[in-house]
Amino acid sequence: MRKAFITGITGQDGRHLAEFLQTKGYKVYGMMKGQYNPRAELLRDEFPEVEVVPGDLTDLTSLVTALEYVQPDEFYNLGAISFVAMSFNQAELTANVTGLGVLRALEAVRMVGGAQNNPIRFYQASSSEMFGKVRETPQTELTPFHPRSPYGVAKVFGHDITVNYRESYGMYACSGILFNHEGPRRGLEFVTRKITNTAARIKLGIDKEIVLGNTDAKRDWGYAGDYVKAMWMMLQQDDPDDYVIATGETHSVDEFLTLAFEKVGLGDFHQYVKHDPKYLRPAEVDLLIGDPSKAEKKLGWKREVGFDQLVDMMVKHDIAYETHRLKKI
Ligand code: F7E
Repeated sequence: MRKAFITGITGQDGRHLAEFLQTKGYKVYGMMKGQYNPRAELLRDEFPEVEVVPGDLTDLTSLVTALEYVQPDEFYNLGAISFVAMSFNQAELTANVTGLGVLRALEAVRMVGGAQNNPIRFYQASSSEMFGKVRETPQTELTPFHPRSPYGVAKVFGHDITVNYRESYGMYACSGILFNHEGPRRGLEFVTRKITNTAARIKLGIDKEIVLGNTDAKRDWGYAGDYVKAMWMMLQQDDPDDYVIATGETHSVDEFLTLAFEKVGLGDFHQYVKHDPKYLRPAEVDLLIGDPSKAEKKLGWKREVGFDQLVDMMVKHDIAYETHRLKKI
């Protein structure tokens, strides 16, 4: 049985990836930090077959111990401080976990190695936030980086050190440059889920308004379930490489709002939206749009869920989710 080790197992992508790898017959191990992690119980309920392994991206010894125990075929490094807004307030923590954490993970792989003819294959979750103030449109694997947040800067380090370890030590290490990817499992702090969840709550009479920051920002939004397949595909190739994973379409936060409020049956969103400068970022990423043609050609990857379908899926989920919560009160 093939074994996969995932950091960030309780996040959106960790859960999608665990689900996908289990359908492929993998035994999945998820690293979890802390003495009491409230997400542990939720993970156990959702994925009873995932084995939880203690460890922390800020503690190299714990990573080595975890890898020695698991002896994985594949290592997916999805763990990070992933909320861009928070990275401005906790820049040092972000650098340590999201940036240096990748170096520690690679060092642990280098030390433990895996069987001689079956080295551990490493996937690094890189991000379109590395492009930041974009130098060209659409963005490809060759577009220079210009990050606009401590999160973006830390991800650039993670990407570069992954490439460096591949080139220096011949490690099988891939960097997946994933553009925004969403879905019902997205955390409520991210703008898409904040919109679909609050639209559902307004529809059900729980909330009256939604308070947002910059709604002119444009993102290339795909479905997380499609994107985790690309992670796995990268690790099945003969040679390790880096790939942009995106839809090739861009939409503004305003467009997302329009569609979500229409779908929930509230009509024009403007009457429900307020703006608060506390949601503005010290530096913003105005426009992202990725070119996934390398992944399409070399991996045979293609996104299945389009923008309209994504909003639809999230709105339907949040109506059901909030209705269920109301019934429990
Ligand atoms: O913001 C604007 C905000 O926080 C999207 C992470 O997964 O994708 C994600 O990063 C846009 C920004 O995601 C609110 O200013 C307006 O322009 O949903 P977000 P993100 O920053 O694009 C990348 C690829 C990652 O790697 C990250 O880990 O929406 N916006 N008003 C708002 N954003 C939030 N969160 N909340 C607002 O009220």
